[in-house]
Amino acid sequence: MREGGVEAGERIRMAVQKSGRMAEDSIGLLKNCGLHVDRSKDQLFCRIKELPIDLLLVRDDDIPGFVADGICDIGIVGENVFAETQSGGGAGGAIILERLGFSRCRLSIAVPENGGIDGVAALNGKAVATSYPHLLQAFLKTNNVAARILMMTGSVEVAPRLKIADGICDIVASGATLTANGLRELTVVLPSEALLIRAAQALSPDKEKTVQRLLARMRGALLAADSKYIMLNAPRAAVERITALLPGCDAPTIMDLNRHDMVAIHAVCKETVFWETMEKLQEAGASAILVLPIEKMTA
Ligand code: PRT
Ligand code: ZN
Repeated sequence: MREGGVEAGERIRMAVQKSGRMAEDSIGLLKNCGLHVDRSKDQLFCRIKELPIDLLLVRDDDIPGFVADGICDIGIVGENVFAETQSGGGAGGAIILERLGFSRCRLSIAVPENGGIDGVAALNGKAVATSYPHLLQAFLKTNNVAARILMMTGSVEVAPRLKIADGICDIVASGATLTANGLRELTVVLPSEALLIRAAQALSPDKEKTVQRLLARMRGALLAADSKYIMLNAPRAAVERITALLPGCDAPTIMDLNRHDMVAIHAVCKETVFWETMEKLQEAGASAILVLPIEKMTA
């Protein structure tokens, strides 16, 4: 159903981060789903034409609550933020619909290099600074550690240097921030990635249909981003060995060539094709190897 280029029907509301580390990838994923997001003006609200979806561009911390309270039907948020809100009892009305695989990072406890804290148990009686008090408290409880939690909303990594805490519990990605601050990762509290979350309560049939359509497109877009189309020529005698080397590919197409001893193999690889794989394919006798990006595919 289309009305003047806008898809008709009851519209769903989707919350995404307005600006920050997840904003570009979230909007990029929507674009790969064929949805155009016009963020040209400094607006908090954006109407999508291709599906009945309205975007709410907000701070990531608000997203779990908005979805749990029914202000939004779905949202994209980091697992760290979602888990912290849930751990604090604040997002009971929201559930995970899909793991999206981007914005990967981890919530970790870190301590000063050569500071004498060599394990989780050594945190007993110490102070740990964090913006994730609920997740840290749950972790300490599970590990029977009695440490004091110092709540900080930013610049957590400077707390040990300022002598206001013995360690920190914060987000780590490359680890460069820890190194720059003379800290070392002691343990991972929570691995994190971007999540698509939805309201736990049933939506109207119209809204449910849109959520499922969007989900199918997202799965297809994520799969296409990870997948490659690979074409190569192979000696007939090496087909088994070569197809076994193709990453994440279950049914390659094998075609006769004008030469009796050679075949062409075409396959969709649902995993990254590394240079190492290309080299192994060559060693196994493959030639004329082509690896092509895939624009769209269904899951
Ligand atoms: O304004 P708003 O509240 O929406 O955003 P924000 O400032 O709270 O969050 P933002 O934009 O910084 O991050 C959004 C989400 O991205 C986080 O909730 C995580 O899920 C995810 N993410 C991925 C990260 C990182 N990578 C990351 N590296 N979030 C934060 N960092 C910070 C971290 O806090 C630390 O200061 O980067 C530093 C560590 O990075 P490395 O590479 O030096 O280890
Ligand atoms: Zn935030």
